[in-house]
Amino acid sequence: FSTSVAAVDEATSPGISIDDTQLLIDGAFVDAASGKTFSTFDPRTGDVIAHVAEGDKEDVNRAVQAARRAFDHGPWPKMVPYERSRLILRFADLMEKHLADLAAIEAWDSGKPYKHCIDTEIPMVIRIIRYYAGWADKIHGLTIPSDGHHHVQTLHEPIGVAGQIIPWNFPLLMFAWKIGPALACGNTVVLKTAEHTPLSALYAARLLHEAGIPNGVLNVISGFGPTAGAALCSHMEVDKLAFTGSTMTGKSVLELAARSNLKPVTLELGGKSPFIVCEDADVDKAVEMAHSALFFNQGQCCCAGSRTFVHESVYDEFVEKAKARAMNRVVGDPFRVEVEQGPQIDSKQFEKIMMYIRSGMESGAKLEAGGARFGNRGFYVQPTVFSNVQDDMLIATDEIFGPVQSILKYRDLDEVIARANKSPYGLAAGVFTSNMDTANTLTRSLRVGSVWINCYDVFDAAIPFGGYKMSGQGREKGIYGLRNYLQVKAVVQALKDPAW
Ligand code: TXE
Repeated sequence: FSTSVAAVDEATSPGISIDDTQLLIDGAFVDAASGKTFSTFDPRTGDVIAHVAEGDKEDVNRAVQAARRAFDHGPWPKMVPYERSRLILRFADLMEKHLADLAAIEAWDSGKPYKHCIDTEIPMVIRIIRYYAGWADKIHGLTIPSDGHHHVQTLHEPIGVAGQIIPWNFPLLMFAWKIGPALACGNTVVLKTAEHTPLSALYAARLLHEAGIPNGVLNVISGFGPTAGAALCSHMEVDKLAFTGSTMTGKSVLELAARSNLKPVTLELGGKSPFIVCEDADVDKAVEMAHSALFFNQGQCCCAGSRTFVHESVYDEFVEKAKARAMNRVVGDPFRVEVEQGPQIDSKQFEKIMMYIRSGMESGAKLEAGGARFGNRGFYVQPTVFSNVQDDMLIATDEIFGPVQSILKYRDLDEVIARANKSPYGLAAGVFTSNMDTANTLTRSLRVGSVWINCYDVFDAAIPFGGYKMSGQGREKGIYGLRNYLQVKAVVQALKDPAW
């Protein structure tokens, strides 16, 4: 591996101090009612970055009451949409101004390469906020022909208080995917961050207040899932839930919503996405694309291309090149500019990945590269490649959520379609081919929410994203993402003159 072990043993200074560690409720940063705090850790070292207020049921309740007031009595849902749009745009401008700070906090708290944060991920955050700001004054209903003498119209109204729960793999991007459409439509929000990565959302929420958002419109709770998260899901005054995380927790979120007030829920959950390399593919390009489809973000992506299906005619060449590419991957301190892969988020995820690597070896897959810890500090994993993977091995069925590529061989299109679809998940798929008919056949046969043809992980703000089957319910981003945050009211008015 190209980066020396010493590089990860000496963590570079992120060059920033952490000021925002309290809960944000009703426009004020406050301690938790219990006075409790928890630690957020640097995944490079396991050292504490900051102690953060630990929200629980009482804090969630206060936040929901604030959001309720801001929705029922505040100016936000009734504000002229153009004003709402301008305010959200100001927020985007402020994030742009503080881009370097946001990137440093994100890299430090999550282990993502800083260069990626500043060049790509935080700009994507800003882009999605601007995209939804642009929608605020373009949301309107229909006029509908009636069977009788009626004037019929629909009003598209905000749904109310949105409860939002986000994970740690894209802390600020998930924050933006969630609050962007909710705020543009005029909702108020209580958002719970992941306990591993509470910092960037607090910083951004402060900027949103600097931009002029009224108090109570956005409330941010740091804390744990079974306490703060569950309280939000069960709350009777929350009108809608949006969750991104594991499939198992997603089931619990849905259950809590049903048992309380039947609030509608959107879920963006796990995946085991196929990346299909066809016989006519340019192997070098396919190797690079399959590599980034899996290893991007330390493999911690819900849509990671984690089943690499390769046609038998190019299989041997592909495996050799995939192995060489993984061995060249630059692993190390995410604050070093040349680094492609930082540490995993924490020891729990690290151990889970190592368990799957052992399982791959024991079940007869061939270890081509990696297979061990990288360095001896923090949560780094060597980029790992398995060939000769069979469909029923755990590494081919389970979401590993780490830098472990599983390569499977296939013979013909019908076979690979059946095998790709034989998963409880259906989030995304990659198709690598130069044949248009093959691309069309696969596009229509794969039971997944996104198909990327000769590309992968294209996340434009306007492109919807979400899962079939156990990968989720509903879509985020684009025009589809607005629907989650709107109620449709039918207004029917009798006409005085039947002729009209
Ligand atoms: O997820 P959780 P974890 C997958 C991935 C990973 C595994 C476990 O395979 O290895 O999940 O990660 C909150 N009520 N993904 O344990 O528990 C929690 O506080 C309400 C895929 O971190 O789903 C956090 O804010 N909320 C995924 C959020 O849910 C609860 C991204 C996600 O945590 C809760 C992350 C509860 N009972 C992990 N329990 C993706 N789709 O991208 C937890 N939470």
